[in-house]
Amino acid sequence: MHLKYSEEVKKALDNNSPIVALESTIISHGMPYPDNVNLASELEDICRNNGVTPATIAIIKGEIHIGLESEQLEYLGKSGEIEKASIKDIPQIIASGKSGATTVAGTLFCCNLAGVKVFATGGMGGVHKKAEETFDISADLHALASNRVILVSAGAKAILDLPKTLEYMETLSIPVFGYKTNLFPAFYSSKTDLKIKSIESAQEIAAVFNTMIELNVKTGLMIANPVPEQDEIPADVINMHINSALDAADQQNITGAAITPFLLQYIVNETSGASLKANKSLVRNNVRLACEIAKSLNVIKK
Ligand code: PSU
Ligand code: MN
Repeated sequence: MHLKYSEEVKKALDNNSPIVALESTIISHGMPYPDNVNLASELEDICRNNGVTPATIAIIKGEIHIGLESEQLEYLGKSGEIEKASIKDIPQIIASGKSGATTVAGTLFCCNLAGVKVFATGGMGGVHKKAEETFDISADLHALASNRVILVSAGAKAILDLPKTLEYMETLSIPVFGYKTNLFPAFYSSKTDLKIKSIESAQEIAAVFNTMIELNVKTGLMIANPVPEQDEIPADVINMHINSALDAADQQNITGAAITPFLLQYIVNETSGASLKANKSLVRNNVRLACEIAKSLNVIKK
């Protein structure tokens, strides 16, 4: 009910072949047009070239779409009327026949409905700075705690309080691994000094996930995949921009659901070229790893 599969995703589900989910907030609210639409279709092609079916997820005119046509990617990237769809927003967007770009939380929820096990994104939400005053903790964390999906991201942006974000994932009992690293990556920067466990291959990730299923562990699995070093932005450079974005948000009294899109947009405007390049590079890198994981899971299933 309320789910609509693209032809290629339907076929992949029927044939039990590997699928990788992709989110749509990055298209509608994370990147300028036309970079957003070009990247979205490039990510789908990376999947196909790796023998994996892409399932970009969004709500279009009141229906949850699992897999999109190119006109629909264009609509999400261009139309100004796309809402930010976290889990709490999805029922109302559907009931009113509107369109929404799913956040990490929204996409995890839809993956669970659709039976998709692997999801690649750019950066995930987390515990915001000054959360001790604002209580602003992204629904992405609870969504990952309650949907058994493998989420591949480049860590979380330093717009967040990264130590608190890791602590909160620990509280929620979400298994977190760095891909070939034991230092938590921070989106634009390949590492921080925050220690996490390292995992060395897609096969090992699939084996952990399979064991989660066997043990009936209900949480998702978080894989933090560092941005390729040649495209990273040094932490001191990006942190300067992040700090001015946070100051601007403070001055303009931006809070709640509006804060993350505001900060992301501000940083894109301030750093244009470099941040966009890093952003594209890390998402491509995450999609490639997600494809390997999806294929490894399939080997175990068979
Ligand atoms: N962080 C990023 N890029 C993004 C987002 C977060 O580096 O595009 C988006 C994702 O869709 C994420 C959402 O799920 O912002 C989190 O918003 P909030 O903090 O309001 O939960
Ligand atoms: Mn929030």
